[in-house]
Formats: sequence, structure tokens, C-alpha cells
Amino acid sequence: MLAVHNVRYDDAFAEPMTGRVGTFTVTPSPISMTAPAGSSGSVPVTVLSTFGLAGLSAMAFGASEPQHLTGQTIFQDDPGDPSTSSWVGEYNIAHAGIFDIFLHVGSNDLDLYILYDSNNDGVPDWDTERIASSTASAGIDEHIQFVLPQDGRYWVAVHGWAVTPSPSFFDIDTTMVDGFNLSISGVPTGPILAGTPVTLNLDYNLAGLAPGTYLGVVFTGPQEAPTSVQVSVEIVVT
Ligand SMILES: [Ca+2]
Ligand SMILES: [Ca+2]
Repeated sequence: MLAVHNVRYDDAFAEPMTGRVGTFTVTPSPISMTAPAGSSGSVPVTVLSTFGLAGLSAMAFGASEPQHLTGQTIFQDDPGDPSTSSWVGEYNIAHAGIFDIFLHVGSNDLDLYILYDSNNDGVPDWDTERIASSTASAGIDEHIQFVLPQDGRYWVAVHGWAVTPSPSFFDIDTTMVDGFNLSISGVPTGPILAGTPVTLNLDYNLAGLAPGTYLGVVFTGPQEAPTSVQVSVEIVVT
């Protein structure tokens, strides 16, 4: 099976995937909903596979608000030592579908490092807890995305590899699609025949969310490839 899917959070753009052996489509995609603060309910989501499935997986995460930080200060750090990163943000993740970090570098050469507090001591250990990096050339933005990130404490470090003048300023977008406001029900157990549409419920409970616009995500796919298809969810709480 071949599964391909595009999702862009800022523009809420997605398209159904196509593979040579068949298609697995989700309708609607993306999912948009508007509901009053404190309400709960359900939105139907239809999955259609042109190939038979041994079983279907579907799960939902959110709702959360993306973070856009502007005018952040960066200095010329020691280029040979990322642990000198002069900007570090700490993020605690629980039940997240996506953790996406986009660094707008401007004209400087800034690099992005992610650490995970695997020993849970509240201290970033650069020798043992570095889990990802993005280190493109000067003027090229840096991007890292995790799907189904493990719960726990993360650090996002911005390393000033070549910064002129020092200090300079940058923007960073952090999209953590986490939370327990969304869930999926109605997933059938057992095999699904090719070409048989399955309608699932995307259940929402907006308790605790102030009016605003929030993000969620639905992952679905064959049970052996549960994150094959990502569908972005936009929730407008009124
Ligand atoms: Ca640690
Ligand atoms: Ca860079």
C-alpha cells in the first residue's frame, strides 16, 4: 500500500492521497467546525478505501492554539557548540498528535535543535537528550515536525551559528496539536471490504476553551499504518 497525504496547518490546506494500488480518502478534509464555548457534539467523517482493510484505525488530538513568537533575541553563539544556544523554549507535551516547529531565520544562519527530557530531571542534557536538528545554510528557514510525539518535556533551542549584527531578531512558530477535546468514536472492528464507506464520529467537547480559533488533527489509516492520512481540523469556538 502507498499512502501519501499533504497537510499545511497555517493555510488549512489538504488533499486526498492517491496511490497506484488504490485510494484512501477522508471526507471532509480538512474538517472545519464552529460551535459555542462549552458545547459538545459530533461531526461525521467518512472514510473510503478502494482496497480492503484488515482493520481501520482512527484517532484525534486537540484542540490547541498555535504559538507565534515574534521579535525574539538571538546572539552570536559558539558555532561549534549548540549547547550555547542563546534562545531556549520549554514545552510540555501530553497527548499530542503533532509537534511542529518552524523557525524564521531572516538573513542569519540560525539552527534548530530539539531535546527531550528522557530522564525527567528538568535539565536539558546536550550529550544524551538531543533528538532532532535542522541546520540549513544562512537565510534558509528551519523546520522540524514530530508525529505522535512522546509525552514529556521538550526544549526547542535556537543556535546563533552566524548572527550579524549580534544581537539580531527572529520569529518562531510552534504548533503543538494536543489536548483531549477531540476524540473518535464509531470505528468498526474487524475487516472492511474494498469500496465500503465508513462514517466515523469526530466527537468534541469544548469545555475549558475560550472563544477563538483552535487546531486539531485526525489520523486515520489501515490498522497497520494508523498515521497514513492526516486531516487537519479547525475549530472556531464562539
Ligand atoms: Ca534531562
Ligand atoms: Ca541554519
